[in-house]
Amino acid sequence: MRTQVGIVGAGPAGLLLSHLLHRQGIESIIVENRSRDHIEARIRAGVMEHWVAELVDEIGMGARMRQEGLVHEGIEISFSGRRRRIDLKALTGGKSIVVYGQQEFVKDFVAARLAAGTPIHFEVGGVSVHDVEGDGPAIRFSDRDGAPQRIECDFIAGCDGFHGICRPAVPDLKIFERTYPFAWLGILAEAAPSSDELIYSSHDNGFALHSMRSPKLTRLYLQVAPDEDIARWPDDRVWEELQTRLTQDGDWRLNEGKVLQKGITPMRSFVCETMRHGMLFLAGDAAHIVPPTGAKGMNLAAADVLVLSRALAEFYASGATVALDAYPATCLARIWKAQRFSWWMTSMLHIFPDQDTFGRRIQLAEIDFITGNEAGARALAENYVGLPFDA
Ligand code: RFL
Ligand code: PHB
Repeated sequence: MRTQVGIVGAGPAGLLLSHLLHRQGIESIIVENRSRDHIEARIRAGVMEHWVAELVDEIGMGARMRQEGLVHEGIEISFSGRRRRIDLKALTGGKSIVVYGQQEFVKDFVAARLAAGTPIHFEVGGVSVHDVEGDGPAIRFSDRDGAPQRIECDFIAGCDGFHGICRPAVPDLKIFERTYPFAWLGILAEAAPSSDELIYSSHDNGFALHSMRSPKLTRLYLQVAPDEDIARWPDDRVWEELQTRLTQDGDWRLNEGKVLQKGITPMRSFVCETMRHGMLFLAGDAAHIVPPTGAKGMNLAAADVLVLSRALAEFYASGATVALDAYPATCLARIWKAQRFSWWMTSMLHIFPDQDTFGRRIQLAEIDFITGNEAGARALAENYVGLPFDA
């Protein structure tokens, strides 16, 4: 097989990249080691930054997102027995976020890529990348029937997530990393959201988050120990703890319902420098991980591939490599800003095992300060809805 850009991974990064390239007349082929059913059912991110939702509209993919996605103009921060609203729209000159499940985004883009004739090879095995230093890189894999295959291409986009094979193919990487002494236990429940907005709660028992997927589905998270055994969290205990951490004023109670999914996610900050080796470009979770408290992971993946698609378009239009050469630096500037915000939100809202009472009071004073003055709230809001694309 031969194509212009070989893409490893059909997550948000790989699918969006393929779509953006197609609109510039650039061909791609995607290889994905899981099944279509699996990637379309995987429950993950939920928050799309303002510019990402606008981009999805601009590239003709916004129909279902606009129908089923939920526009949020504010978020709430709960602490010390009260809640404060961050008015995203008022503080950012009219911007908001869209709550739309990552798996819905993936479904929309898989359908569009296949309809446009872009090959997506699902359930492939033994994927490896070759000759990335030269002009003729290749991706090798075995297809669903076990037959060996080879894609020859001009460029390879490593969009294969944190555990993929592309990052290890880049020599001499510098890794910057932090693991946190906690994880998130997340549930998806058949219950109407208990509030119109997301609620980030810093409680003495630990952090909790109220989010949603639709008017009938609630997504909820609890801070738990990093090595927590999920068997210790039967549904009753999860609900009881969510009620404790999220119910901070009087008669408000969380709606409960059937738990449809339950899982534990470790928390990590991770950046690799650089994001390119020869003709191999890393994008999305393959190059960086943020803790989910800032809701930035999927949005950063979208930012990387937008930069990459523009650089590739410039190359194919004129032969110029300026934007391709600048790709790591352009992306890393944004990545470090998102890392800072995600680390800060995580540090401000979670309980650390070694924290003393003084540390906790300082944390509560910080939340009070940030949410209680306009400059602080604006800094939070501007980062949350997504920094301007070129900032
Ligand atoms: P993905 O989504 O991991 O996709 C990578 C794809 O590559 C495939 N793959 C391979 N394919 C071929 N060969 C191989 N050797 C391969 N190895 C892997 C995988 O099967 C997969 O299909 O990475 P991508 O595209 O970079 O997208 C990144 C996002 O998925 C991720 O950042 C977000 O989900 C993070 N995240 C959130 N981000 C947000 O922007 N807003 C949120 O609200 C948010 N909440 C979250 C999150 C992540 C979570 N978890 C479970 C990690 C909440 C949670 C709980
Ligand atoms: C989600 O809805 O899954 C979600 C929302 C906000 C976050 C993280 C996850 O910060």
